[in-house]
Amino acid sequence: MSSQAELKQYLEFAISLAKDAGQMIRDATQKRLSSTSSQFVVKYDNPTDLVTETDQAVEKFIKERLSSTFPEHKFIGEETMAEGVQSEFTDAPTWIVDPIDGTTNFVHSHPYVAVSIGLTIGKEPVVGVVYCPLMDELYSAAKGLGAYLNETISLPMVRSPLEDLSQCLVATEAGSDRTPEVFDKKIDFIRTLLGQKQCHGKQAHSIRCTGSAAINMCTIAKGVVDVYWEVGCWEWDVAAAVVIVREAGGIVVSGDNKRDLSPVNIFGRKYLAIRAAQDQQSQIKIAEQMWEIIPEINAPRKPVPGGFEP
Ligand code: LIP
Repeated sequence: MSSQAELKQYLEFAISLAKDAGQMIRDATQKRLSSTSSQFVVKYDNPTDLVTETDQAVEKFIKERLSSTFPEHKFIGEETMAEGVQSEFTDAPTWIVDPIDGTTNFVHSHPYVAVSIGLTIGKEPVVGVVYCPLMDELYSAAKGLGAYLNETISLPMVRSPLEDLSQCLVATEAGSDRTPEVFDKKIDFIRTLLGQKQCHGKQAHSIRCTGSAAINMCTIAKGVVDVYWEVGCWEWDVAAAVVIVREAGGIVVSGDNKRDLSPVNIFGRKYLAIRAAQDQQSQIKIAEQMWEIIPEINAPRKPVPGGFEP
């Protein structure tokens, strides 16, 4: 296992890399704002799952910097996987990267975009950096070293008690799978989550959708959102933020509809995160209330020899 000094070194590297990648995203946004073209969207396999030239350029930049600095480390990235490159997930240090989480926001010049850089060692997420360059908010954490906003503000910022799902602000997303068998269940879930108690709803305070799993989870780490649930996003969306939420006192478990309090499998495509609370029992109570209404949704991945495929 890595020492805290090693984790700190990886964390500092990831922070500096995220800042440089963030500058690329800011430059591309400036260019975008002075252009009337939308041709920089490069893939329309699924019209609700966008990829831009900037996603590809930022990932290439991050991957090259990582491989020249840590040649023995492994790399899993959203765009590398999209190109069909398979990576086996092993105990070796593995950087898991989303160059732009919130690509749909980026395409619309909406500021909720983030570069997400996570590191696993022994398959456990141990370092996470989520940088939102258009808002200049940098969330960072390493196992045992705490979670911070902009490197100085200790997280969570909000420490009020967590009482009941009816008192909660819940982050969730439409996601890119709009097939009726998936989408209808998500809509039904939102109806039950927000609906009045006399209509068998949980009557939660409201929902929020930032368009980025990483940013949603950072709002959990901050404490300004109580619960995050999403099915269908990927390990690169959450690998960094899992560390940030945990170091901020939150929990991240499976977002499947079965009760399971074991640490989340980041490759499972189903995520439930609860913010820091007065005690773990209060977090478990909210998770139980969520499991009562979370639908069973299939979010498969195709296994391939020696690796996996999104
Ligand atoms: C996005 C996720 C978001 C999800 C979107 C998409 P991308 O990642 O962070 O939570 O709802 O469908 O997957 O594609 O912007 O990196």
